[in-house]
Amino acid sequence: MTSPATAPATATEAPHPAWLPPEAFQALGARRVLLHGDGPLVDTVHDEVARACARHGGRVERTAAGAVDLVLALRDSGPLPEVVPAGATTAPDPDGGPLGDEGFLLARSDGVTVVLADAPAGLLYGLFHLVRLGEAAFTGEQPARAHRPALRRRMLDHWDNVAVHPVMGQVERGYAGGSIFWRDGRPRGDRDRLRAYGRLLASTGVNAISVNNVNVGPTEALLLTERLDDVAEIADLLRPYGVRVHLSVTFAAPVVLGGLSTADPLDDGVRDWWQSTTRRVYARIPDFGGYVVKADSEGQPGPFSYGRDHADGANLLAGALAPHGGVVHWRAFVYNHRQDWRDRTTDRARAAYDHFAPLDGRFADNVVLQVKFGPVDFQPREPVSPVIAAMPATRLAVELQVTQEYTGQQWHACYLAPWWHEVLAFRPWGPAERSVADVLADASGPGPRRGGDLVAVANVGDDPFWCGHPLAQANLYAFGRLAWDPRLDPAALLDEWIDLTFPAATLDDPALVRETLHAVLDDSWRTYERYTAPLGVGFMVNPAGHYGPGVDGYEYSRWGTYHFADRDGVGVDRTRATGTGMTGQYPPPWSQVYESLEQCPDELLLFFHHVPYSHVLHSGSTVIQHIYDTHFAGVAEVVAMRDRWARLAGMIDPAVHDRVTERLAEQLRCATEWRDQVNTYFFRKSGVPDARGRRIH
Ligand code: GCW
Repeated sequence: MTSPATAPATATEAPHPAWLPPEAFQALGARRVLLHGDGPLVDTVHDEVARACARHGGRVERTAAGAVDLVLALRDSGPLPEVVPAGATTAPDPDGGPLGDEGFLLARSDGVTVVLADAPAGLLYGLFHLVRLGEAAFTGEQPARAHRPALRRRMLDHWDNVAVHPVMGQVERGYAGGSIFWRDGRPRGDRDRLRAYGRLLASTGVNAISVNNVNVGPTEALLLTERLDDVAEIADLLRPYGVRVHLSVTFAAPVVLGGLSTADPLDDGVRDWWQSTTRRVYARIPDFGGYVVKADSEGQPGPFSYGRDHADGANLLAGALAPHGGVVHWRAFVYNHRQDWRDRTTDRARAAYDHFAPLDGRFADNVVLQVKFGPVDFQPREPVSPVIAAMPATRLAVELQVTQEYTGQQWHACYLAPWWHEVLAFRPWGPAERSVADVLADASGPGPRRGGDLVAVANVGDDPFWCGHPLAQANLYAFGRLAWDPRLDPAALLDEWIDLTFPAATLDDPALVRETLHAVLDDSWRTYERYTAPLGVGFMVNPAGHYGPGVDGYEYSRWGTYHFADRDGVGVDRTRATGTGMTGQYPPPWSQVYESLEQCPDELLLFFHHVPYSHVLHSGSTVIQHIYDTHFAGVAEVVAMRDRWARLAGMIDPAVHDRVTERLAEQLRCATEWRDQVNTYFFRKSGVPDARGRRIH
């Protein structure tokens, strides 16, 4: 089954301000501000400050005249204005090093707050940092502190189709209405919404976006050539917010667009075609970001058709982009999607590593290998992909899914930052070694690898709340912030989002609003995990739309996602000793930890092992009793979420309250269905009753 449809937006409806309502600019807008520097992004900063000041009583000037409370200055735009207190510029930068293209320095001394940057984007990020701080930015003395993004590219991929796809619709795996870019084969032309989107993205730190689905159909393919103007228009609207536009392209473009007889990556004519096509792209969009490619995956064309490998394919496009400073995001999501369920030797979880690890060191410097965070497919629980540790000489991007394909399709409240945080904090080589975030941030890694990206599939559409579920805005917000600084704490990020989205000054009882949002969201990902597939086994979703339960929905299909439940037990044996050997793709200690039935973490047990229902977990519970307990608990937690939310009636914007109320009712219905189908399934398979005698059907 598919999730219920989201009510379509009316043409005149202005989208919800999300985390940038005018009230969020109150502290900034009440100040006397001096802005020093020039350029389009500085103009954006000026417009933001001017708008805030017009509303909240402050003023902004571009040349010093009188006392000021705040200075935002580009350091290379001539001597700093005299109103900048000496203390703010001479204070040592504790982090050292240059601020770079996007960093900024924040200090406060003698009653003046100062933001300094070496490049305009730094000022823009500094401005939004001040908005987050609110009054705290204008109190006390604050020693200079440098802020720089940990990752240089923080990117959202839109799986938006230009033409409506007969099965996937306007947005593949989109749960927030139509596309903000495209409608029925044409650009949507909603410039205000795109500008507002760019602004929201910049305020979280996102600086790159791809504007069409990685599954590239015939209409979408044309964006690269005859419909390039449509892409350029989006780039023009997002550029003032420091967001660069990328494009998903088909590997077969030389054939389908260029009329060549081959797309062989080693063919000279093919190389020339990509070079001249790419030259034309940059002539039209000088700051174009690059290409995103899904090749040899789920029916998309790729180098395998020509007997070439993925380094040949990626390097072909990288070569065309390199003279212009562009990159190719080459996806590692390559697997056999025509598997025979009877064949126990093929393991989809192995596929990305098996394809790509042998190619380490062969990718050009401007290839970014984009790896899904887990080995299978954006499940609510998976181990971290072994590819991340296997490719020290390749630049990597880790791909997350903000769109909630497998986490409740924006009908379920599911705050994903704790999950992403766990992934980013995972240490592939053991507790004393680098984390995933360190790998991506590493500017001094071996080989050509110097820093990587964090990428996510976007959850935004033309829905008035941007994301269908108003609380799903928190996921979009947290993604950008975690990409800027992966060490940020998910609960603190939720506080930031609450402070901005529900400004205290607009509420009678801000403490209750905060407490309720934490109660609903903090543990919501784990709640979702509890009422869906158990112990890391994954899928069990309804194959039709990936919404709601379908325990055996994929069990005899060609997609390679099986749980192997029988009357005795459940789980996938991926051990070296008796299974597919996938545990051997990890370096120690994880290769041993995952191999060992005793050491494997409970939450991943069924991902790596097939065990009897009577197997006792570290928690002390048996597998079967764990399944029953977590499913009853998960639904009880949704009931509690719903009841907590009801207490906010009349206290926040009624449109937001109603929309969330509607979604929580559906979440409860769906979670109950999950509980009853999963529990009944395993009761019937195992014959083991619930030790606590609850009702199983
Ligand atoms: O999760 C799967 C989705 C597909 C998607 C694919 C991918 C764009 O079900 O809809 O295709 O992943 O990541 O390419």
